[in-house]
Amino acid sequence: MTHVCCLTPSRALYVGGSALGNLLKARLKFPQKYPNRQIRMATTHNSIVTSGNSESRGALIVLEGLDRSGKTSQSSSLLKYLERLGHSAELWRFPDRSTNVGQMISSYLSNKSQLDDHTIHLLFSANRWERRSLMETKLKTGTTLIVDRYSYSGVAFSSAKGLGVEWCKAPEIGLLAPDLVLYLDIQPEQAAGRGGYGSERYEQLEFQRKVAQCYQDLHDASWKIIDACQPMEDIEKQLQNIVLDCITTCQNGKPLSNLWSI
Ligand code: NYM
Ligand code: MG
Repeated sequence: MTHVCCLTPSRALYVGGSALGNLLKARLKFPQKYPNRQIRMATTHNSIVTSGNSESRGALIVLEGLDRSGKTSQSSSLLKYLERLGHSAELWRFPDRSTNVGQMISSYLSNKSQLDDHTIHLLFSANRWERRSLMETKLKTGTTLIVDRYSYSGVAFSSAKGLGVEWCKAPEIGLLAPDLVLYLDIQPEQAAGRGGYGSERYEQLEFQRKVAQCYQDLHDASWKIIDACQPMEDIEKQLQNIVLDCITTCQNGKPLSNLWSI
């Protein structure tokens, strides 16, 4: 069962479960009784997901960037690296085209079907929601997830079409917040020069320029901006160091939290 501890101005404190819920309530009331245990109070927009406190877990690591920025290659070499070190890790990607929702998305992206902009936005989000609970289970059982695109793609690509940013963020609220977002930074013109453009919807220079602008407005403290025009091996090394740090922090018991902000 998921236990959600959520404090926002508009929502009352809710702690799920009975025994654990009571324990958490007691700790919130008498924090001095448990000086070593951390309960992080959520600020305005986020909530902490807990299954007890300070439990070791896997890290949720997201790669973001324009089409052809190198996310897919870097995600797979990161996975191989972590596996070589003996970490439990998996590579996920969104959209996940293997589900029914994913197939609708895939058909839209390959121009085989037309959908209203709001509708496709919600399908992308639904495609993440259908994996949320498995994601939480994997993380809590110690598996690190390397995720090729996540909610930031959802918001950047839809808001680049002109949909409001807040509207775009709304269906993402309550999905798990990444511990780290690795943004592979490339100029749209350089990405276009890498070739391969044109087979799917959105793969046009003019549109990618707008997406780049939208991504810029989204970044927060969980982001690391990586210059995606460096030699591949240099990017790999940088990512490896940042990711190992993040995995250690999560192993030490950083609480899981929900989007939107962390
Ligand atoms: N995309 C991806 C969105 O528009 N919204 C989303 O939520 C996600 C996850 O799908 N051009 C877009 C970005 C890409 C396209 O992704 C397919 P990929 O990584 O090329 O398979
Ligand atoms: Mg693509």
